[in-house]
Amino acid sequence: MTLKIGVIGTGAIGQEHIARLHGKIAGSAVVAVNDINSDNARAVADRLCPGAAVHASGEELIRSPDVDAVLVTSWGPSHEEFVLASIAAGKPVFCEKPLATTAQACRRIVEAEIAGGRALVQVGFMRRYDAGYRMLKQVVASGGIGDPLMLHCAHRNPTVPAHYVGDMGITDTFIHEIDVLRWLVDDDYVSAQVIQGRRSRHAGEGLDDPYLVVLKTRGGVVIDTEIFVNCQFGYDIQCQIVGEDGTASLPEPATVPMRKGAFAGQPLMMDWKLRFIDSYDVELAEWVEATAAGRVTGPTAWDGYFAAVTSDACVEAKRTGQIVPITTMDRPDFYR
Ligand code: NAI
Ligand code: ISE
Repeated sequence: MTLKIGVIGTGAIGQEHIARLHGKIAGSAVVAVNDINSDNARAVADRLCPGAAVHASGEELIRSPDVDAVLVTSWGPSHEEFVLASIAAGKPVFCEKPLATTAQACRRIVEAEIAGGRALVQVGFMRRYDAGYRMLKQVVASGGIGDPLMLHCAHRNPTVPAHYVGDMGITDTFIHEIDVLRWLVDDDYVSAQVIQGRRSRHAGEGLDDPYLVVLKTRGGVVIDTEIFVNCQFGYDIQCQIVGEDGTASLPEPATVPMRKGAFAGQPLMMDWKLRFIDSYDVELAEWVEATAAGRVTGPTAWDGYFAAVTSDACVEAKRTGQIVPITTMDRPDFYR
């Protein structure tokens, strides 16, 4: 059976996911698209999923009887509306990060999903599908380095576009660590602190860059992450776990070691799309398989909500310089 998918938002990642779901991944086809830029939606459909219907609105696409499941890849502020409409229509929905732009909006999604009585929502935290992170989790879960005590991480982008401003270092970038590190150590956060670094001359107007976020978990694990989105030299993701009996680190992606011109080393990737390309493939293949079986096996609406609460606390910690507590609603049984 083929899962018939409707995609809302045919921009950068929307196009990449359409290419995956229509041709690359078995058992799925993109049968409908929508974008506020309808010319773009039509051009993308013609190029990547010929014959797909181009709908006038996201709501119309969600209601279409031809659409079995929905993929939301529009801008963050529109996510809540489309995820809630999918839940109301009883359709499985994969929503790119963030689930919604505020914790309150994520909570409304959680409550709507529970009220509907069926697990339908998955959030696009693709790092949980990265082979390196999965190996690291296995080491931790097997007790290979004893209990984790501290994590030292970094999320470095070579540059960011002009529209990347304000607190996007947290809400758009660090949000990936917020989810994957919580999954890695299987623990929830209780507080956040942000320490500003000396500002890089490459940082655009209105952007603090770099800074350090320190999260503490319920179990007492301390996690520091450097966020540096104008580091110039590459897209560089680091994660080292210090355990009671040893350390374990996220493997570097495979690139060819070279010796040349009195230099020995390995090239770094410059583009985040390439660094996690395999994880997007696995993420969507597993989503299609689980959706066809009527299940959600990936990051849930609860994970999206938890990430949003944490992100809000980090933003407040950055503004105030204080250690900010992270408090959520009680985890509903629905997500246990
Ligand atoms: P983009 O700007 O390239 O594309 C977004 C598209 O959504 C645009 O074509 C825009 O016209 C459309 N759109 C916006 N509002 C809409 C609405 N109300 N109805 C229909 N279409 C609408 O942005 P990009 O980079 O593709 O990001 C999209 C989402 O994916 C964001 O939430 C972003 O955070 C997330 N993302 C996730 C990544 C990951 O690594 N998991 C990587 C990049 C983006
Ligand atoms: C972008 O939106 C992503 O999601 C990338 O994975 C991240 O590394 C980058 O910093 C974000 O801007």
